[in-house]
Amino acid sequence: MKLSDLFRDRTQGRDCPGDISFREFLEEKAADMDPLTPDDLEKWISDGHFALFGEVPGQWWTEVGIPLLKVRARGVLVTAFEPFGGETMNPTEAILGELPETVGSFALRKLLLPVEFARARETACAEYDRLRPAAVVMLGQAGGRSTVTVETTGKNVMNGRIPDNSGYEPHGEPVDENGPEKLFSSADVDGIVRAVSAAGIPCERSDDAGEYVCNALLYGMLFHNGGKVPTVFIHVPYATEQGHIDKPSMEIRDMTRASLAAIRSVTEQIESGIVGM
Ligand code: PCA
Repeated sequence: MKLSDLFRDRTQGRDCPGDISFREFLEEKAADMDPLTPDDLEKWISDGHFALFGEVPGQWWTEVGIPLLKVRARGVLVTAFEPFGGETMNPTEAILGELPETVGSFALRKLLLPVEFARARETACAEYDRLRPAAVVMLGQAGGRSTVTVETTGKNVMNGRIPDNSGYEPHGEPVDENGPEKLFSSADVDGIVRAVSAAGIPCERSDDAGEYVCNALLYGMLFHNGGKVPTVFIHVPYATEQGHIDKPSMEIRDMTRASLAAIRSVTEQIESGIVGM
């Protein structure tokens, strides 16, 4: 019998799993399943095929049917960038690798983006549409800054001091011709700054995300999702490994702690009803 049928039986066809979480159900059934082993299950969960950790309200529960059963839990879309500007690394990519799979009852969906004005935005927005996450936390590098900065504002303008990784170099074009001049982060930025600072990492709010790919992504995502879920962009300084000895830098470990504190803060903002839903 298929797992999805078993789960339907167990929950009596109701839309909401009710008294049993899908994970509990999987654990209950794991022993009976052939050829699926508990190890397979763990792998599937970590690959994001299943992302239900703890109880979720009914509206978050959808069945897709591949493979067997796919459940959408509350998730946070977390994005980072590839290297750019001649660097061999982008610390946000390393941070993404270090972040856990879950924060509280939220599953993290990690997405690495190209440093390209159009593709970064399109890729992130397509993933947003696919996942319908409860929040979006985007990470990028702002070499030269001395603290982690939480951006308040996306501007509807693109300028490249250097071409993006596809070779495109805009000079004042809008991110979206139909959009307003500015869009504002829909998360509680000051709450995030407090949370990151409380974790011991220097952090400030910033009203200037630049005019490069990061700003275009922040603006583009806010324009796309209408700020309906908490959406925020966080810039990190150079990593120590990047070797800019004349510029401020930070350890990847500390930037990861900062990012995690920020994500946790956003999920707590959702749970407490300050933002979103
Ligand atoms: N920082 C750039 C783009 C990619 C990144 O990590 C920016 O601040 O626009």
